[in-house]
Amino acid sequence: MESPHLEQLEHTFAQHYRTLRGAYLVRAPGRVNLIGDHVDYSGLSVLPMALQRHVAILYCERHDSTVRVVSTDPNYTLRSFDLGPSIEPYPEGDWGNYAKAAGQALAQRCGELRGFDAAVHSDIPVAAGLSSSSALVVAAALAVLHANDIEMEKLLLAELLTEAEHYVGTRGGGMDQAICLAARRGSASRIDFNPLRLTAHPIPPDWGFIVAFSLVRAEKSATGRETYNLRTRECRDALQRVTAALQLADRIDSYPALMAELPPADLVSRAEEALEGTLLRRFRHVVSEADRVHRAERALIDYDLKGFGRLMTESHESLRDDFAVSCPELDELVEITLRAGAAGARLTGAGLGGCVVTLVTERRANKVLKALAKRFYASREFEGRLEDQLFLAEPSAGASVAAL
Ligand code: NG1
Repeated sequence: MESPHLEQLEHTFAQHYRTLRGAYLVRAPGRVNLIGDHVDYSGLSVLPMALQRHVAILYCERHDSTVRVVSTDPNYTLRSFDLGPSIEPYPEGDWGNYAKAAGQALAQRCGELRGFDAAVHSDIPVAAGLSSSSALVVAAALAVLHANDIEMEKLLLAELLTEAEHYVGTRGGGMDQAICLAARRGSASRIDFNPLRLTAHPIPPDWGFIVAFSLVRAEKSATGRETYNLRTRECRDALQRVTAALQLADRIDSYPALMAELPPADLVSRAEEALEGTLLRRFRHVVSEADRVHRAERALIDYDLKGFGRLMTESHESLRDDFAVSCPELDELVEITLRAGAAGARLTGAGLGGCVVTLVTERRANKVLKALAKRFYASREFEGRLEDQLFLAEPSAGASVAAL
């Protein structure tokens, strides 16, 4: 962590609590998903990597069950609650609910727990599709576990926290918690679900992934959440109708099982007989995106930059046209990067705002960064520095806890 951040954390901690003796620092990274969006909650594989940006929690354990959290960002003021198996949530959208989500799930699993006093700092842009919320849940969970000397296997914890995060109201999949906890430095990971597994693949040395924020916040606590939850229901409905039409409903109740039955193109053409309109488009996205993830993984292993890039752009088109989760700013970012010579680009995460991820060769990175700065950001107002909206992603390691 850059030392100014640590100084801010220490300062905020000192302002609110006692001395820092016995303090620990938890760091949980954000992530950028390279390909495979809106498929994890259907049990299908995804291919994200962790970022160099983190939620950091500086904490000292307490002798009772109280948790107090305060942020270095003055917009997120002090929250205090007791750990237990049934914690009353704050009003919808309150930042304290992410810590409560972790605390309740761990209390349900582990019984009585000691709490802690904590200062939180994040340099992951909020509501940008880079998983700042899951990073906060993971960081809070690691603080609880560490404060209580409890060891838990990473993938088990990731599964527990996927359920736990439903506490805030989004019926999300398990990609974010898994990559945040188990990412490997220098690699992207294919994540499979049921059971959860990660397979790391090194990012070729001359590949670069640029992350560009659309400046449109993809708020998960507002309409974004409704759209997200609606998409999860649409995907389920589409699956049920297709399996019923194919007379497979008695033995197939998941997308992975259905995809093991028929090749993607055949599935889509069979679905055209069973579905129409919105549900057909949603189904086509899910099945084609799942197929793209596997082809992209192959391209990554083969160092096939053009192939990987093409799949990213196809993924964007599918998320835009079939899944309806893009917006004009995301489309504009994709277009600018492709015109500047990027190998491929797509919205990343839940969409409806948030970020675009772009694949470039190392040689081309500067040209694409400059084109984005000039054609997108120069004419727009935003808070903070350009480097916070537009940066080259560094494939980073998963979350950690260390003594201060
Ligand atoms: P973001 O974009 O970080 O809110 C969400 C879900 C993921 C996944 C993606 C879309 C949560 C915590 N995360 O991520 O599981 O479904 O959207 O691929 O709900």
